Amino acid sequence: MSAGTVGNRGGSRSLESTSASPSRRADILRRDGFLVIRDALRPADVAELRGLLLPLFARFATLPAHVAVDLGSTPGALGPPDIPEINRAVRFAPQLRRSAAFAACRMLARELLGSRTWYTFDHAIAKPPHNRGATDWHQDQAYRGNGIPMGTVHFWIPLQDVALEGGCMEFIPGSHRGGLRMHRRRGGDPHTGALVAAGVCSETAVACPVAAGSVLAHLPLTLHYTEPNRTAVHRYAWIVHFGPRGRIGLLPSSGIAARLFGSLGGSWFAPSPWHRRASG
Ligand SMILES: O=C(O)CCC(=O)C(=O)O
Repeated sequence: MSAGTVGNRGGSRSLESTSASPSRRADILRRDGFLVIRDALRPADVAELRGLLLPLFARFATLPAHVAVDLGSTPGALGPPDIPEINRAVRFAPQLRRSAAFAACRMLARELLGSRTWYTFDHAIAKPPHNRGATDWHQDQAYRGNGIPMGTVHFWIPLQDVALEGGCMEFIPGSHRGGLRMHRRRGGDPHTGALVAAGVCSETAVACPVAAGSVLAHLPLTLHYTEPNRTAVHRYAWIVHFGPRGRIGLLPSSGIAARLFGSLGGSWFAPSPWHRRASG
């Protein structure tokens, strides 16, 4: 695993090497709320994920509506999804759980969080060429409410090289230390599963363009975002969460939870235990 170089939006800067020891990596994750791990996977491992996930996206329209959602939907818009997302892809491609990438991320999660760390959730997100939608700034914890801290680590695994114009991950360093923010539904649309954090100042955002084979780890409270894909090729990512078994693994997927939050009315909300119970 080699040094991690990331760019902020106004130029580029180097963060510390992520070729550090496991305990150093855990320190960086605790400090910044995210971590870039380059060369975590071999080309064959990425090819294995593509072989499992691209066929799922090819049959996106036939998957159950609560599983296959459009994170970029605009009310009333027709046509193909702008940001197709498949929740719990492992249910439809169980081999994902036996993939080399799954094993590598589980090992990393155990290094970062401790040995009693297990799979809790996964989803896959595509950005078609020249899609219109950004994945707005949000904290993953918002999808679960603030009743139970997720206590998880989330791995974002790109299935190809991804630069800023392709929609690479961007993070706000240290944002995980400010607690859970207010979120609203994207575009005020009561039917969308996508949440947007309130009042984000992205001046200190750090963009993480990476080559295939890299893995980006972040915490549930870390603010993150991706731009629309301004390239001519699909951008795919598989995201897998690991955490303490039993705390969160049995709660519903983010898409469902967000849709249930959506039925509660009001446009801004601080996800609360009440919202969480409503979704469970
Ligand atoms: O892949 C993306 O566009 C965004 C991923 C993301 O926001 C997430 O995994 O929570």
